[in-house]
Amino acid sequence: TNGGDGSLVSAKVPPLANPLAEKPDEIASNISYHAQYSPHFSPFKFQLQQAYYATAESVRDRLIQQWNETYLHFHKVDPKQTYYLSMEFLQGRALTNAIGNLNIQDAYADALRKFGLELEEITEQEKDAALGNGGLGRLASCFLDSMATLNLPAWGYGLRYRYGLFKQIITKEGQEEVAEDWLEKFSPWEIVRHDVLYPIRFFGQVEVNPDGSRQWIGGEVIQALAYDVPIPGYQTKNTISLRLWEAKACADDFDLFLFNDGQLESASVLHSRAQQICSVLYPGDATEGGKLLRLKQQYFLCSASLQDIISRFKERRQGPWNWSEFPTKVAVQLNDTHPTLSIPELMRLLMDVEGLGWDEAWAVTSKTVAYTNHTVLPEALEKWSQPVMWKLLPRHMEIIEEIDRRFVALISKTRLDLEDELSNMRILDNNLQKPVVRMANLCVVSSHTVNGVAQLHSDILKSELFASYVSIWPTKFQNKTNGITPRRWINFCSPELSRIITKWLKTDKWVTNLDLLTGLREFADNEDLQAEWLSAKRANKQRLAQYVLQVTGESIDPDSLFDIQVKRIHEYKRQLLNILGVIYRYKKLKEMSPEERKSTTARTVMIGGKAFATYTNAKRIVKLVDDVGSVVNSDPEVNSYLKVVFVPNYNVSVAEVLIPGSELSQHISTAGMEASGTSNMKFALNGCLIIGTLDGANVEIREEIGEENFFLFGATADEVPRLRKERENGLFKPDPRFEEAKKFIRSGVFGSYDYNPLLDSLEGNSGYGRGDYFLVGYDFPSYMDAQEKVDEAYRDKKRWLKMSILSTAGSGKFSSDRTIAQYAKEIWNIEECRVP
Ligand code: GL9
Repeated sequence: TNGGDGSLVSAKVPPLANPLAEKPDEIASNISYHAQYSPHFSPFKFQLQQAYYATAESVRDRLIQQWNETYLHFHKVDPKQTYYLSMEFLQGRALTNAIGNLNIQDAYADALRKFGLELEEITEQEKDAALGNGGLGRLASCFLDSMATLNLPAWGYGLRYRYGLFKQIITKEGQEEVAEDWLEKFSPWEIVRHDVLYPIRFFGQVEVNPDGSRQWIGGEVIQALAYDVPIPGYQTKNTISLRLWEAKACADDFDLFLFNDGQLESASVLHSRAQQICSVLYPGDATEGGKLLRLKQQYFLCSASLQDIISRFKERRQGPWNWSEFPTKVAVQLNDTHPTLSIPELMRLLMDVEGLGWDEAWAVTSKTVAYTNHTVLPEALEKWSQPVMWKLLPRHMEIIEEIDRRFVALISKTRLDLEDELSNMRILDNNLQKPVVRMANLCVVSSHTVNGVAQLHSDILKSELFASYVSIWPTKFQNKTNGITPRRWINFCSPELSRIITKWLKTDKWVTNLDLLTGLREFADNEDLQAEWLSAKRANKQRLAQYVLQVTGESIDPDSLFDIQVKRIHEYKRQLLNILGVIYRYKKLKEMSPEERKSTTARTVMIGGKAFATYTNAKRIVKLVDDVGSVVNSDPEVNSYLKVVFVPNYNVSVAEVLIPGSELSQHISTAGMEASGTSNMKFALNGCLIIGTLDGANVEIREEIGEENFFLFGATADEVPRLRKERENGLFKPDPRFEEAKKFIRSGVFGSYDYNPLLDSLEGNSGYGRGDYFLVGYDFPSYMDAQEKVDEAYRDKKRWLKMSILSTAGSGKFSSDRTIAQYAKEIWNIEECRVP
């Protein structure tokens, strides 16, 4: 019981807590057991923070039990297992998810009420684990949830960054970045494995042994230490692992002599160098900063993971065995090119440590590794400097050179027709000024399968980026349209809507079989369902309005249309198109009479997302949105018809509030540039309508939910190159509305900040003028027309509700369970391994 002053006064704490307690009473004593016997604070208190940690630890006990059973079961059955290697996992919070997957929400809520606490206020205490930048990292986390839920023998491998993605603060100056200390106290969800430790070498040289074999020696050696995070499946015992590596100096790396000599810093130089490796998440998305450190991080992940995979493979062999079995037991999936070094590292381990010859090692490696491409943006295709690689990883460079040499020989021998393209297809770009290794090419040449992340994207890979390889390996290329986990992205973040769905479908099976949502179609016109739907959406909008008030001080009207665009700020994602549209709307509202305004559709436009710290134009966009908000929101003539809010620090937990409360969301990238998008799927699943281009997964979402339920506009991907040419040749005639919006900004209504560089990027072809590469001007008129259709549709409440229900009903395809089932069958060749 709570002693009122926050102290825990229950004297009767059971000496042993039953980790599988079902009854609220037992769970409560379990929680108080942890509060007292796993103390993290002094003096002893039982306030929100302490209650969070004690609750999390009590939930963790259950997970550990299931986790051990899962590991033992996999060990016994020895199935083929997938290892998902990713530099990013955007896990968000874990408590709600764990309690939900274990289906113990009610018992925990009751237990906490015994202390006078609400489950929600406890879950709010948790910091997001933001070990990723955006969609790519969140996809990895959704995939883990699906792998566990589908009872697949699969694990994730990543890095335990000390600081994850920065925290975004919005000031008068625009965006400011602050280090986000997710481990400030500690994370109850990670368990350090003091016995899982591997040496990782950097630099040094290659030595040739008398028998001709080669060996990498010297340089620096640090250690990789495993931290495991349990990943529970939904309503199954299976609980898999996300293994995160932490860098540690070797035990004898502390120089006591130097220390005693007073040279305190020098004594621990190797310790601090090791610490740097996992200090921060690379900001991603094309930057120059810290290249060598980034390369070290990548190699660190690859080497530790592969040593671990090989050691598990050996541990599970009984009797005589052969390395050719390896690909029948192990599938390695590379999440983008970031873990590409897995390829030469596996070759090195097989040849230099295990003694295999090249051909044997190559057969094993290329049957084991598969690669997912997540972008066609040229600046995001990784290329590493050859001299840097030779210095850091000399043995790997030898291996990469040999892979390249053999590829060239293959083409020269068998495909004279590709001679012209060969220099672009090669792994090594031996350009004298800047010789580089092309990581994507290394992946394509070495993997058994290459996949894109939405149909359109996969088609573009085959027809453009990787076109030359397709004729050599026609069956290597696949599509795996992305997906999202319905547990986190509707069941837990929108329980009201989920209850209604369960009630109308008369089953909750849709949570693991999302295609069942099509069953809602027959009720889309039903007045009772529409009324319930409206009230659930309304409650979610209120919760969102509450949140916006709390973080921005702005009060927004739940009767207005909630229009949201949240994602990383990038010119290709065209937040600028959105805000230009808002500016035009504002100008028109100003010109109207009060009577005329009353007949418009009131809107609240919310934009959120982080700009990479040195991406100046992206930061200008953030500033513009915030400035427009300040002017519009304080304009008494229009602010009951339009509000504009920049939602700060967009992350997974913020998304869990925004998405359920949304009615319209914007996915408006220049066609051909967004590989897939995944928030589009989350919004559609939550009954939010989409305004969007024919890009990435939008194409498939529109197919599934019906074109009449999607607000489409803009150029198509195949038109884009021609339109850019025309624009360059001065053949583009801008729409007067576009000119009006830009002129309005230049007039200074939104303040004195210099927006000219931003506006100039939409013009000409010199200086800041980038000739509107992202075709904002070209798409503006059709965008504004589509927005008018949105306003009109929203005025017809019944029609809107029907469209909303049909969005949810058509979202079944976008479950990550479907995506992962396809990877399992068509790429990994693994099967379910359910813990009895
Ligand atoms: C991305 C693509 O840009 C998205 O369109 C795609 O949905 C995701 C997942 O496949 O991958 N590729 C990429 O580099 N990022 C993506 O989001 N970037 C970040 O995560 C910052």
